[in-house]
Amino acid sequence: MQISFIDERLEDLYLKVLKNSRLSREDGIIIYETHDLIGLGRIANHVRKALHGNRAFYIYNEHLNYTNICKNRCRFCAYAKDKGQEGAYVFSIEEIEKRLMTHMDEPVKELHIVGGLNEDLKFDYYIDLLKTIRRIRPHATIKAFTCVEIDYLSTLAGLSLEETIKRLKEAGLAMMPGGGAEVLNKRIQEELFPRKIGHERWLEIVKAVHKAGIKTNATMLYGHIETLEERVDHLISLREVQDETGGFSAFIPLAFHSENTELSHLPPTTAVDDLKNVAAARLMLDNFEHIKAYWVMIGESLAQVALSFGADDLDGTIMEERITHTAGAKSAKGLTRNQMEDLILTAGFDPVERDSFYNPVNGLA
Ligand code: V47
Ligand code: SF4
Repeated sequence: MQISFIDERLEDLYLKVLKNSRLSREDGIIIYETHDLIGLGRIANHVRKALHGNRAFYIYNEHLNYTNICKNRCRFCAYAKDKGQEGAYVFSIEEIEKRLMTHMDEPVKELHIVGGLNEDLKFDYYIDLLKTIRRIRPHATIKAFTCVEIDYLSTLAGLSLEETIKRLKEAGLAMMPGGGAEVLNKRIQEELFPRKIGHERWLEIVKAVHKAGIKTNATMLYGHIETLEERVDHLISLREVQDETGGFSAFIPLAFHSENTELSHLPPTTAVDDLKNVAAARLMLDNFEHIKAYWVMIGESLAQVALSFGADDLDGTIMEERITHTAGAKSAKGLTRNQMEDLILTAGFDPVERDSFYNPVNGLA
């Protein structure tokens, strides 16, 4: 397909993509620098269409955040609280059971479970949490805990990384979400999340998880203090892990929301930057099958547009999102299956309801 570009640097980049050549760090920087957004979108859409045709995925899922008490207190996080602070909470296993039982009529295919590092909880709590959810929802996939939680649990249990992962897997852990990496960079870690695990430990854990046969997602939190180069280096680090393990399922760019955080002076991300991050992910992560446009963070309307900029998945129904809404997200807290399908259809794509592993459900596709 012939494309004429306003930014002629995109011509070389497109030729590389047509030849299936891997894009370099310099190419990544051009992707972020260019003002030829439409040209960039067309290249990313070419790759997206080659992989997924006209299909756009979504999942019937539910988020469950078991506690917001967290000892790390990252500077970008509005969600975390100290013990005893107003709004701090922890759900007991009984409360979680009660919550899940209120809507057993909903065909939830995945439970997405993450929480803060709460020093009052013992390792048994996490095992009970997984076992309880597996008992109540035996047909749903449990996608739980970030590498940050895995690191914490290994210390809490006094077990090796491998043994910790094994015990969690036996209790029902089937997949892991992509949070916690933020930007894989020492400068940013020291400035924004000094108490949380850094670059090297995150990579070590994600590789161990993949080696144990558990797929994970990957994310990048953008729109705070990171440079364009640091974004590209983050994507390249993930691409290298994927070459080694093949354990990543989807990549999700996460747009920073600053309300109620120590960085509340920072403006929201722009639509242009949100779309560039989706396109950059699709083009740089040539070994990732799926790129998600997370509607919670970029809004429902822009998530629709992102489907033409490299994304093939809108994530899910969610039911009750807490993390980004505490930081000022204006999107809905959850969507219905019909709303998800309408978003996809009116963007010109064919909706495919999927399970956690991208198998179509309901016989579609
Ligand atoms: O780890 C925290 C980020 C993540 C803010 O894997 C913030 O399918 C924006 O990882 N503004 C949690 N982001 C969300 C996450 C996720 C979401 C959807 C799907 C998947 C998946 C994973 O949210 C955290 C952190 O990186 N975060 N605070 C904030 N103020
Ligand atoms: Fe805790 Fe995660 Fe928030 Fe950091 S981002 S303070 S680790 S809940």
